[in-house]
Amino acid sequence: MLKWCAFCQQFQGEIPPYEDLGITHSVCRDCQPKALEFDDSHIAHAQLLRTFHERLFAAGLHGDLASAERIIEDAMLFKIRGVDLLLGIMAPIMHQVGEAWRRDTLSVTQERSFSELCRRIYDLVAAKMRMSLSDGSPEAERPEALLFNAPANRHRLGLRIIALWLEQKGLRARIVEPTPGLDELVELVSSTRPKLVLISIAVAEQAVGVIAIAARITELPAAVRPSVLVGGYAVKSGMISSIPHAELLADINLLAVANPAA
Ligand code: B12
Ligand SMILES: [Zn+2]
Repeated sequence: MLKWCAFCQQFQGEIPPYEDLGITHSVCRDCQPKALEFDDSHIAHAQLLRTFHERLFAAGLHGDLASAERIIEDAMLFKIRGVDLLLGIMAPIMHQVGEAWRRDTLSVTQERSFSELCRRIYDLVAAKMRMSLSDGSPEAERPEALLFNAPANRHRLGLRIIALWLEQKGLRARIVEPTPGLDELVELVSSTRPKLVLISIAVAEQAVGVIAIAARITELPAAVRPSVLVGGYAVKSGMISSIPHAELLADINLLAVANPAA
């Protein structure tokens, strides 16, 4: 399910059951003091989120970029943050698309049209967000987080959203693509010295390459050894439950980081 804070209206993350894309409201830590002020406007907010979801789905179905742009503008007028729109509305829509594709109720052309629309929405939201962030270049100098796709993983949107989420939290993030070979990757990690290495896996077989990466990173001297975090569809859906020397995260919102920018 998709959990939003009823007060600040920020997306709080996905909670099991992940296949249920219903919206549930909670109160985030910062808003706890206001918890007694709950009223009808918060129910209206849930309805509003559902409306955005439905409008965006319809726009994707018809490949209607102009409508999608209007929906983004509208969402921002309602103070829905760009990164929350991507994580809490657009990513779940892509999940729905994947399920429909699997059940054969969506054509390949429609799936492509959704993917293309999501890519454009991402670009739009990222451009807007980066205008308001002070140090949010995707090619960040001295990155604190390096992001890689698992070798052979061709799904590119997840990593991009994760990078934006980190930037929103004030962390300098850099996506490295295509994923370099093992030696080059380890060399890059030891020369860049990030605090975090994040890796995205979509399909369970892609874990093999990630196991090799984590094993090599753990051999680095402690001073240059980052934490390795692994996520993506194969983790979220429970197809992979452990990778030695790495932490699995079903949802980026489970990552606790200092949050100077939010
Ligand atoms: C679009 C798409 C494609 C496109 C990708 C285009 C592109 N350039 O990105 C193309 C056509 C290339 C493709 C190919 C394939 N795909 Co595909 N694809 C999708 C689809 C519909 C959407 C992907 C997407 O953008 N999702 C939105 C993003 C935001 O979600 P996400 O990647 O999961 O990321 C989120 C979280 O997982 C998390 N996250 C991601 N990475 C990380 C990392 C860390 C560290 C953390 C903490 C969190 C995290 O945060 C993100 C935000 O919430 C999904 C359905 C789905 N449920 O996602 C299927 C899906 C992932 N694909 C699937 C399959 C089977 C394939 C193919 C094998 C199909 C084939 N037979 O060729 C190939 C494999 C290609 C490869 N080698 O990787 C299956 C995977 C099922 C499985 N695991 O067994 C899915 C789930 C569809 C389905 N329901 O069956 N695909
Ligand atoms: Zn809140």
